[in-house]
Amino acid sequence: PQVQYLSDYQPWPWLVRAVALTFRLAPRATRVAARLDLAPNPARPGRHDLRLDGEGLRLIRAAIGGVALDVTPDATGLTIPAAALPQGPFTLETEVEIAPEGNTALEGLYMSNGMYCTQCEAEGFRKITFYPDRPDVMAPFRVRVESGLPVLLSNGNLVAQGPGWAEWDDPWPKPAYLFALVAGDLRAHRGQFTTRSGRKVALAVWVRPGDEGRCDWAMESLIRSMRWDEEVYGREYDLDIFNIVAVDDFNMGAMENKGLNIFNSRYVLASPETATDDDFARIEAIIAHEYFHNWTGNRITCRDWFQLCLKEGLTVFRDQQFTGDMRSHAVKRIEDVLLLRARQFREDAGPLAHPVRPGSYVEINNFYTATVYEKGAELIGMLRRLVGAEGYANALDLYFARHDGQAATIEDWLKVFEDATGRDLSQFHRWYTQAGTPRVTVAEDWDGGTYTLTLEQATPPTPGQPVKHPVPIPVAVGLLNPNGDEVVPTTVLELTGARQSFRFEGLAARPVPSILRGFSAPVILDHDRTDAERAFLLAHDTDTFNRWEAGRALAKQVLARMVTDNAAPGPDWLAAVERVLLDETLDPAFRALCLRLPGEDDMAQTLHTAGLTPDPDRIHAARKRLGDRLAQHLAPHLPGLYEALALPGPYTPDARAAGARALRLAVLALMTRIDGGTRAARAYAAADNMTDQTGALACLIEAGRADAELAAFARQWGHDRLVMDKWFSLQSALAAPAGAAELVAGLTAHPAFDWKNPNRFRAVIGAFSGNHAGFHRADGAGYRLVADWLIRLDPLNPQTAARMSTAFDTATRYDADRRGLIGAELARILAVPGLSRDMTEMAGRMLA
Ligand code: B3K
Ligand code: ZN
Repeated sequence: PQVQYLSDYQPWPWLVRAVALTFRLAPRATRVAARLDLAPNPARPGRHDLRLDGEGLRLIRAAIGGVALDVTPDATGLTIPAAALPQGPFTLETEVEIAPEGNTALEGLYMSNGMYCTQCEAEGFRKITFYPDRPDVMAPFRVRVESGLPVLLSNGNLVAQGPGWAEWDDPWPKPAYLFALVAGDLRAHRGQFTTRSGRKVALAVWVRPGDEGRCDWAMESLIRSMRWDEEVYGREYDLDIFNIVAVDDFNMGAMENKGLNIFNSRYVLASPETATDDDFARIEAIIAHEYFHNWTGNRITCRDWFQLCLKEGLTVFRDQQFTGDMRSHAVKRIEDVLLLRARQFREDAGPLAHPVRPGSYVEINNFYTATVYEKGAELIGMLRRLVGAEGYANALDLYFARHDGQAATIEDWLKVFEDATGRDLSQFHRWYTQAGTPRVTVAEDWDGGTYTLTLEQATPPTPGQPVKHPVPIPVAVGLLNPNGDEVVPTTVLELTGARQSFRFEGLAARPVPSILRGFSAPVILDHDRTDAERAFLLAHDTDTFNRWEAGRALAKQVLARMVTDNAAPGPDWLAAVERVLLDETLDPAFRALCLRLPGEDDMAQTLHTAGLTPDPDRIHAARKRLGDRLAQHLAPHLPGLYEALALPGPYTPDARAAGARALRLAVLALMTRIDGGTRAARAYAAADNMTDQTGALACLIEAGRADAELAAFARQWGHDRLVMDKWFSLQSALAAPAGAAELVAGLTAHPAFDWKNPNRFRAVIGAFSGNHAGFHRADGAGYRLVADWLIRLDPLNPQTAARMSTAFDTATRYDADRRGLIGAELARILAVPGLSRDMTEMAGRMLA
């Protein structure tokens, strides 16, 4: 397969001054007529053939300046020889035919439940018409849609409409990947927003008939996002209309098309009866994320796809700030770090490791990764920490002023920070080009008055990058005295070399350090500490993140000893968790997080990082013992807490109420370990919202006595596709490991298992690959099941299949037998004739 390299970048030889598109929609034969006004690009002088991208298009006609051309497309596009091109500006017209009904890849123009919709990022526009499908070609679009369907939408402002047609105009130059079109029988949930300079914006959330009642939360979240971006970043919305459309068949979460965001319906639709607290929180965050892209992604876009983190890392960082402001910064930070470690550290430690800004790719859709998104956001957080909040604000102002309307690079981004703050960021640049998670080793020294912290950094080799160099690491540190009082408040130590020492003078007693406060850098901290020290920090640290982190590290330390030596959990952890649980001054959401045991995959990763070979069955068994022991220890408190945490009044989705519910469900899960599910069955019967209903159901599944409730749930919710996804995924994710593969195979035979719907496929197959001991069963049945389904999905929907193949990226952690089994499945996938480019790249990288 052909590899694309960042170093090969060249501007396109033409500028696109304007684009006019006409769509005559029909399921099997949609006509797309395109008129492109082109002019030579002074950045690329000389005579060039005109090369347009295009895939799966039947060319009907092509003309330049009204004169028909005799050209034939090849498999990837259309070339018009230089000799056939006028000097200077000209107009190119094409007309093609496409078949949206047969488009199962859900990229380009496709259909979902009778509705037309598009997904163009990254390179889907070439499946709609011949075009320079690259982000640095920006143009204003005018779009006419003709169809008998009642609602016809595209980007920008609606300029004219009549029966069976509508015309849209988007004045803001944009790359083709932000193009969108929707046509269907849809209902609007409407709203309004007035920008701070007085522009009235008509807002609408478009959904299938019947879903109108589940749009309030999305609309409220949108309005909060619009206001927040004005207040915090000074960014105003720039069109008269902002539309959001919910689609059932969607490869990802959502898409930030200019003025017409398209969402997976699971990230739009919410009601207390059908959506959990986590759903409400995710909807709020994703609505915000896509909205924030209007400035970070759309007004300023990426020069090429290697720069993807320019828009994604920054926009994730912005949505994280937003959620922190709306909810709790401490809780949000903990959740983000959990996700970073589970996905990104895992990616960095395996065969798929790549820099935040990759230098090459085969299929760009394979690079919408935790590294680009989540590590990309961490880099922004570090920059902000290094230059301070004010420096950051100045840099962002300069970024918007300097690059508005442009397609920019990471070099542009860092230059803005250098110019705004006077800092030299040349070493920081390495964070973007070097893959792998740095490990920071801590050594302490105390000589009666002077305390010295010595920090060392090293990044292990990753594929294609055997040698690593030091990166600048901001390490936020505070010191506590033995009574638990803070004697040195948070200071940021900048570790720029391989090894550096930092001295603290004038201390009366040997302090207890709290290191990497707020998780100030995406690194693995190696610091030998006793259980007692960690328990001390969990009790006393003034940094909420590090309090949680101390408890987490302690739990992992305890669990690791249980796995390796069958040790019993020591008293420090039990007592420390008990103190947190009973401390009513603490946010219930925080207490719930402290009660959560480390996950099995996380434990496997931790053991592997420590140089051990994780055994999935032992981890599963030890984690169960740990949970049981905790439940016994806390037993006297649980019923009282469970009652006390009950919320009066009707369900509200706010963070406070959600936190109380989360803690209450964590308590219920502990009680279930003692009573086998008696209380959970009652809770299930009494539940009046989806959080409590699925929470209780999860307890019952884990207790192995959920048959009646699972059947009742399916009867109650069989008509509701999003709720049924939960029914599938809970069973897949929580099935007892020994029979999980068989249980999941059974689910795939269920009449409601519509495997062509990405949400349903993920709910069953994706959730199963997260069932650690079930997926990694020693006989390879789990691996086989997932590989079989990926092979089946790949020809229809390569993007989703390739994305889910990352289930196999942890082989190197495990024993030789499991490594062999995973390798064999990957080889089997790779040998499939006609395998997609997406999957070929992924399986190839994992086998290398
Ligand atoms: N930009 C889109 C992701 C597109 C994925 C293409 N494979 C959603 C987002 O990050 O906001
Ligand atoms: Zn994004």
